[in-house]
Amino acid sequence: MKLEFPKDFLWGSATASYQVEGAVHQDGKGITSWDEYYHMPNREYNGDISTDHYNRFKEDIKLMKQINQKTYRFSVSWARILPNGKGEINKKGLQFYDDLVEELLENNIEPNLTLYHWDMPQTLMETGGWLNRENISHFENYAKILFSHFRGRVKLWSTINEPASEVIEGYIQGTHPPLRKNYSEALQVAHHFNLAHAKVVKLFKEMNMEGKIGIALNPLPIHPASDKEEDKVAAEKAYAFHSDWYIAPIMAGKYPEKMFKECQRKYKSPRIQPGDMELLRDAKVDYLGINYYMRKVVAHNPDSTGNIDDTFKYVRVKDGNYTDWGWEIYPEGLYELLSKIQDDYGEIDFYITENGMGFYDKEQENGEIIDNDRLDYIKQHIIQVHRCLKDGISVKGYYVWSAIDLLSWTSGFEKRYGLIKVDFKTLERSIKKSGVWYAKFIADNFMECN
Ligand code: GCO
Repeated sequence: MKLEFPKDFLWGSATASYQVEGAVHQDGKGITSWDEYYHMPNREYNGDISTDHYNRFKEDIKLMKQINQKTYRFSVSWARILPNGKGEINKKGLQFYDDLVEELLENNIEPNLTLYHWDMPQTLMETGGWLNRENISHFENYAKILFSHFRGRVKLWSTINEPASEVIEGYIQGTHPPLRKNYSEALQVAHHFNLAHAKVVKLFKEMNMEGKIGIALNPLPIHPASDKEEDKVAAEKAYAFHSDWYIAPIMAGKYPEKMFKECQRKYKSPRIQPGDMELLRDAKVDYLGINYYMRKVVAHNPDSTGNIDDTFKYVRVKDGNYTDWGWEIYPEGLYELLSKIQDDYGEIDFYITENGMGFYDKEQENGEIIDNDRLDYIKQHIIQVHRCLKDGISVKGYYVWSAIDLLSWTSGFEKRYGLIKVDFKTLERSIKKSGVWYAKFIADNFMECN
């Protein structure tokens, strides 16, 4: 069967500032929450150099061009623009993104700019980070600088990348900065992310910006481990916790009711001020960005302490296809997720802002990477994108995570994602087999499959 895609479909790949740029002290950049985190005692790696994309972006864009990419999603490091998160603009930092955008436009690659992908200026982190409501206005200011500067040149914007990851890993599990384990704080931070997002969406419209603005969420499709009622309830709770808690405020300006009541009872959080929910309701996004990697299967947890995320437990599926990091490869989940969101909230344009898989890439003797597993992963997910299109779900673009090998936040440089290989000793780049395949696929804009 021949699967054809719309002519204007945007095929691309993505990265995030801290994971690729390196150059952490170059040209006046301020310290961020992740610089701070990686320079705590006993950390084995850090992003000080990473792929050195900051100094090698031209070479990287050349390779993206060879892959025939129509678009590239990257994030701006707030602390390069405003080293303390507020105050004077650092011209050299802004110039870097200006050069990057110009290079992309010259190569006919559509820039897709994310304002915030987790690297919080440390000065603001020290005043409470996202827990401090006042910091929202600094984010608005920062957004305004970028909107004015890139008006007419950047047409695809997203506000925040995966708020759920920062909330859960940064404030519940304590594995990402600021290493907190406090449910009440976590829920408040999630609310502040929504307010920050909404204010910036409003600003985008007030400034009459050309183009589209959205957010990149990472909802998970969740299946119950059995037909038992208690497992079904567990799956509903897990979906509210991981997914709908972040989708509902963006799509409908509300929080999922049951979880909201439970959180008020247990944690007296989030605290909502008059006008907040109106603001969320009024901030209509032009699209929803989805970062999709895996599904989760859950069962009722009989040993629950009663916290919102341990009334359910994760179950490994027999015969499931898992990576070395325990992520289940489940392409159908992408279709299930998008159709569920559309059923729940109505039609919206989707962009798959991230999709890809981390593997240990094994080099051939000549250094080549024959990454059939990644190639197959991407192919299977693109087939699901086609299934969405066929069923009337409007998907406008797809970004492989990642454009190039980079630093995995808590798995280091061993877990590889790139279409482009980086030799981290020499920083030499080369296109992997998956990249060669993607280039041909983009040029054809169709796929033959059985
Ligand atoms: C990792 C993660 C990341 C994320 C991305 C989220 O291993 O570090 O998979 O690379 O996918 O940063 O937006």
